[in-house]
Amino acid sequence: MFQIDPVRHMRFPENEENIMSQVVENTISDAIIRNFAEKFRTNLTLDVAIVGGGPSALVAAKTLADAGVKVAIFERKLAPGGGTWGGGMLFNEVVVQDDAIYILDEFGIKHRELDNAPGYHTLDSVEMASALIYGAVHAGAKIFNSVSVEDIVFRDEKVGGLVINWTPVERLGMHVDPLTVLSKCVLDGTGHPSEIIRLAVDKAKVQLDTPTGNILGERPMWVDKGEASTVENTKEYYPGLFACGMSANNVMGGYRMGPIFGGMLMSGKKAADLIIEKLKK
Ligand code: 48H
Repeated sequence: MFQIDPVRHMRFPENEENIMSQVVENTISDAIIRNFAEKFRTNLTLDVAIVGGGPSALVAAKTLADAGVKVAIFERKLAPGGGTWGGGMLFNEVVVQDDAIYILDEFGIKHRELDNAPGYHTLDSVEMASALIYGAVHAGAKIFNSVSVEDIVFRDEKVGGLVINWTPVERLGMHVDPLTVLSKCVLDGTGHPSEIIRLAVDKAKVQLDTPTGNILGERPMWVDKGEASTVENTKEYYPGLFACGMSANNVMGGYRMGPIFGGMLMSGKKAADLIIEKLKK
């Protein structure tokens, strides 16, 4: 009569609709598994692997993807966006200063200048998070969410990729071996803890390009200093290993700045520009 093979493409010779209704569940599963597998397989080798999907990383990802660089973000949480969503103390507004407004405009994010503080703009943090995510993905960056980076690939004294596992595996403490992704460059966008640079120091025993060769540690709040240092501290700390956003500030001992995000956005731009230059060499 007729054979149905849900893994290959299906053929419905006679009562097509009837058969379709019996196999649609498997059609959905098959489509998801095949498309995810293809997305994952085709991103096992990257130009740039970014750890963390916070604001600085999302700007870097879009800028890299716009330049034709093959880039993917690996984000521990289900929802990328990092510390953007909650604004300041869960009041879901953030502030961005004039210098970074051009980046908001690139992503189509609305903003309003403060009448009592010219040069500073407020914006909706939910609009910002969602627009940054959409902008990065739409430009061609891939985001693998609920994926935690637990280690780095370290070959010939260079950082050459990431060791990844599902976040639920990490959270439940399951003894499940990870998989790997190779990349020419790794960008640590993990925010305050600088998790990837920390791994490089603790496990690979590398000397970072800092005054001590180690992580200096974040300093307390000083808004304008922190904003400037976030951008200054965005750089390559070890061959193949860059840091952006709060991670860069933590590595180089910069000040924190609270819910003002211009420095994060500009740090993402700078990281992408430095990596593009490196990839050209
Ligand atoms: C996968 C990981 C891992 C891992 C962490 O903190 P973020 O929002 O990142 P930034 O630096 O772009 O933005 C910082 C900003 O949100 C902030 O905190 C500010 C401005 N603070 C100022 C202040 O004074 O406090 O996002 C980092 C992301 C998060 O989504 C993590 O889940 C993710 O990285 N992440 N993902 N594998 N090992 N570690």
